[in-house]
Amino acid sequence: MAGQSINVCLIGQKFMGRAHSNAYLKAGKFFDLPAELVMDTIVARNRAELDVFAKRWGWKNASIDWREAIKNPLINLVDVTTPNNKHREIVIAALEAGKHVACEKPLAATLEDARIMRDAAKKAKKSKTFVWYSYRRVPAVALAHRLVKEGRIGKIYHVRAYYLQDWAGPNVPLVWRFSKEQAGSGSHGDLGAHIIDMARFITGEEITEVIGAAQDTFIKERTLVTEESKGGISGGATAGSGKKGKVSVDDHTTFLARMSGGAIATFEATRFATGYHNKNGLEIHGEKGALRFNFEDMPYLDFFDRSVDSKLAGWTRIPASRAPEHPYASAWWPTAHHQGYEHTFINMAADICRVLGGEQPEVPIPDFEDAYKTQEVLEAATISATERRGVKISELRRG
Ligand code: SOE
Repeated sequence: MAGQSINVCLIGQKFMGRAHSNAYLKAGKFFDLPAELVMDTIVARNRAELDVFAKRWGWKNASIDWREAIKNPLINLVDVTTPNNKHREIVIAALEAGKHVACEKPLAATLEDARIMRDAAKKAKKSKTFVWYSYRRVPAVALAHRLVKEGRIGKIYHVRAYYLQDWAGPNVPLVWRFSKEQAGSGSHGDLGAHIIDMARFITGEEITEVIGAAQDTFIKERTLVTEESKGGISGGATAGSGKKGKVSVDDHTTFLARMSGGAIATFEATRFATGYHNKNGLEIHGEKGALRFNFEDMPYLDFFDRSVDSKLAGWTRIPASRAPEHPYASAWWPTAHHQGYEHTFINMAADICRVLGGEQPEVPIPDFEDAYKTQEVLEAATISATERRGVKISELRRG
């Protein structure tokens, strides 16, 4: 598609609808791209809200019928940001219509749905697929990936991954993220998926076994909503008359795992880490060095180099914003004029455009095959917590 337009149909106009609209709007302004990303059609269910959204973000067309929208022969890329249980149906239809497909994380609400999506993508030879594990495009995370790849850490002994939020207090109504039917899981698929992908991405290893896991729901029921959140995690959601409904997902999931290179890994995902609002982090300890990242300190990657003279040894705090050494820095501002959350999505839109234009992304983008591996780990941890046993990933292998 080099030199042509990539006409995008975005499905969903809430939190990720905003983040992705902003990404398509800005990518071509900051990156020299092989093709033009055209904000062609926005799809959502509420006509009134949709027209306001389309005008605000500059979408050329607005539709409340995703089936119609993805049939449009002019659409090249369909991007799905609906609740997780809607991913499969829309993605399959888009692949069958010959479109390239991007999908928010996690790939699906269930492993079965994810498997169907993975297999459909394999068959759709002309379609490329992408999953928005956007934290890979935090410059510090992308740099960590490169340092491990260069062998700066050596054999990895420990991985410590955590995604700590604290928004799910007792006053938050029963938004879709608390529904197993809509989300598939709670903190596990929402936050745990990110750290599983990040651990796989940075180490270059796979998780081979979940040794043990625990999942709890701290608040068992919540007030029914009269309106879902406007565009934040739960912000703007309005509670009803006081009638309550059951929470059917985990509020935290914590598990212990073995990685393919022999490392032991811990994963902690929670919406109840009071005091941490979006602390998404990873620490890796190896024979030659160590890495430490925490999204609440987004600009920095901490690096410990064991080869340094012991009297000088200590953690180095790297501001990962120096061009051209650091990922994405050349597209943005001078050193230490740091990027933010929204830049990870703009970096991702730029990389999707690069791939569709026949170029290489700054760092690898997970396709459905890759994202399916994260989905297997999600499933293995849930089985491990439910049945209180170790679960080898190979146990889940089918096809
Ligand atoms: C809510 O937990 C959420 O919006 C996640 O769904 C996103 O993936 C993460 O980037 C921010 O928090």
